[in-house]
Amino acid sequence: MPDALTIHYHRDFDGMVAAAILAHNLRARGENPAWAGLNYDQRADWPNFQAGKRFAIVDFHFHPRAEFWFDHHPTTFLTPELRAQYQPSERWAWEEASPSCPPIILRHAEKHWGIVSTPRFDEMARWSDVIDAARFTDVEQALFGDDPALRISRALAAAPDPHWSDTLVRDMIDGSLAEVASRGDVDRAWQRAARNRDLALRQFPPTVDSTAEAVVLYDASSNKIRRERFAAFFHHASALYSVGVIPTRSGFHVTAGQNPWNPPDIGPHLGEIMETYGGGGHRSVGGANAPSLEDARRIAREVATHLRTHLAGAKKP
Ligand SMILES: [Mn+2]
Repeated sequence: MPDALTIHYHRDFDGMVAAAILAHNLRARGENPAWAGLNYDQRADWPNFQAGKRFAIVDFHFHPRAEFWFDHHPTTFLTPELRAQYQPSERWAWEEASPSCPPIILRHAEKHWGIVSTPRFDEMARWSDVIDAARFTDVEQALFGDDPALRISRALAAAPDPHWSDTLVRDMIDGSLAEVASRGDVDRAWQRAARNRDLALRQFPPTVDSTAEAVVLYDASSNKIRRERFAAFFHHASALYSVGVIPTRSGFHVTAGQNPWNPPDIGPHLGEIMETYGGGGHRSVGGANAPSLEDARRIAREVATHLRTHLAGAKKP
């Protein structure tokens, strides 16, 4: 009997769903998999990750020793050498265009393993796309949405311990999102997360420096301020962009994003702007780390000015 395989998954909603679906499918193939969440700290000694053990990875960086690997992140390959080792196969798939990871596994399982999806997994995959690609119908759904998937996703922000998500994966393998969301511990975590959200929304307005040309420039660098991703567009629904400074564990981060519910016609590529500061991202969202608060504030001001100049120019006849 070979050792049990462990599925390592990114600890967010689509990562948990991806782990549950892969676990379900591997059971159908005669495996008895375990699972465990991953975080970005575990990239530190990536070549030796889980040396000598059998493992799969979903919704996280490519590893050449992964027996099964599925991901959608454009930044999945940590080095060009790792990129060169990837070939699509019966055990690996990378689809950058997929809004989330679970649909990749569902398609792959049908094509390569003859395992047809179920309405339950289809529903989880649909919500994974909404949550991971921020395809919420409006800012109210993003912040206050009450569907089971949205409750589970928000509850994760107030997880009682790092292994808690493993118990959610366990219940997603055979249960529905509604069943998972109705667990007492999920409800309690959701209550804590909802209180944090409300506090973050109250704390946001005083952090705003300026809102000229529909660009919200804010400084949330104080670690006393709670962060809620769409607070800028909740308070400034007609804004086209937000640019802000937030703290990280080791310094500061400048984040810039288009308003998903009021996007500019065609704006500058935020990822490319952030690349000039050593960061990156997509057209609609980008970020860069800064060594000092002073640098972060300067970068945020420069990015906001860049966007405002572009928008002011686009308005002229
Ligand atoms: Mn993910």
